[in-house]
Amino acid sequence: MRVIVCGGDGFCGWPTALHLSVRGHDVAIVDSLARRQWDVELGTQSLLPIASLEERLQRWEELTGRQVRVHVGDLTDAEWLAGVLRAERPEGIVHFAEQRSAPYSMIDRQHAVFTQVNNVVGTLNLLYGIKEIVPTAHLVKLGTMGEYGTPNIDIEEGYIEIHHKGRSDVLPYPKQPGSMYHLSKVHDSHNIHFCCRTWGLAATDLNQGVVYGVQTAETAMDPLLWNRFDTDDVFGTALNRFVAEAATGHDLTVYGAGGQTRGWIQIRDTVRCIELALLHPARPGEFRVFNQFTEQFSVLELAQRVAAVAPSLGLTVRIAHLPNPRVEREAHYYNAAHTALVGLGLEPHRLDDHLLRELLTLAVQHQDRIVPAKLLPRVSWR
Ligand code: NAD
Ligand code: USQ
Repeated sequence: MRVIVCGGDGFCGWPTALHLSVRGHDVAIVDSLARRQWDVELGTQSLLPIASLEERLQRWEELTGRQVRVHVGDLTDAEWLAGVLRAERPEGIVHFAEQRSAPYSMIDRQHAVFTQVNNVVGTLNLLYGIKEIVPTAHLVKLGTMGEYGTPNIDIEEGYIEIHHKGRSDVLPYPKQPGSMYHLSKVHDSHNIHFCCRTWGLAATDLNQGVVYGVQTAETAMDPLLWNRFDTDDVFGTALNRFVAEAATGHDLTVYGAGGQTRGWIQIRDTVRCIELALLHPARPGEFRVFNQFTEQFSVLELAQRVAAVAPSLGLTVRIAHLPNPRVEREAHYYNAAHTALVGLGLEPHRLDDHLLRELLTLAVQHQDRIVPAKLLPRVSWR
């Protein structure tokens, strides 16, 4: 399949591009490289050193003989994007290319506006480009579990049957997102749904849970292929942050009570989910929604898992309950459906002590790259 991976230089996109390439697909990466700039802006860096995109792709070709083409540019530039679609004529379009940090979107008005413009306009340009240039291409868009929030009923995969005053309908599941970033994903979902209904586009919205882990079989092949490992308070996600904190003797930063429960998925499963969605496309006019996570954990449970494994590497770990910088429920019901991808063949990797030890070892080896001042949360929702 001819596939473009928008956001293919990022944490999820880079391993996905390599996975699709090694599986025999014809892959091109589209990325503005903005994420590397946000590290500079925030004064932080990936725990694992990451090579330039050029070096990464050159090494990939040397090792595997497979070429991955690259287009460096911004999805918010519609004309440029149209040129990429005309040149590549993709059958599948994977769209990771967004500003994906909730704290970054909550820094101030400018960062909120930037996040929503970057994400919503980029996706709109892609939708118009698909309509005009490659109308039969299948869009695989990364949404997020946080679009649903934490309702006091089971979360379904995108839609819910509602009975109201003697009538019933299957309608989009209600959304209660928890940050300006998560809101941008809701806006995207509405826009994509509209374009499927109106123009007959085919799209899959993958409402992914929080991703943890770092390497896949492909990124681990060579240091020049290593994936990014974010640990700072803005782009680092909870489990990866706890690992980095444990490695540096920092208390684990549980926000509030820690009863915040989310869906979680390993990066190794993310890349497989994307291929499964591509191989089993949505029908023309269909806006399909899958919940892409494999297990549910509370934040406190994850901290406890890290604290339990750390002593086997000689690390002593304490769990701190910090005042929560976010506005979110710290104790709530959570039960989200996630059977569609398993139905397509996903065999989930579960969080286990072996992986935790592997992540802790990586973090200990590269601990000099962790910026201690960037571990405590600095962005407040209030
Ligand atoms: P990331 O920041 O590591 O990667 C995103 C990539 O997109 C970066 O390389 C960035 O340079 C590029 N990009 C951003 N805006 C762009 C634009 N306008 N034009 C071109 N390129 C642009 O993020 P990630 O963790 O790989 O997340 C990828 C996607 O998956 C995001 O859409 C995110 O919302 C979603 N997601 C991520 C997680 C997670 O835990 N990481 C969980 C659920 C959903
Ligand atoms: N949390 C802590 N301590 C930390 C960091 C986070 O307790 O040091 C808590 C947060 O308060 C939150 C939960 O852990 O309750 C998850 O936070 P996170 O930073 O790990 O993840 P989140 O902000 O939800 O965002 C991440 C990705 C985002 C993706 C989302 C999936 O950055 O791109 O969309 O996970 S989901 O949460 O399912 O919407």
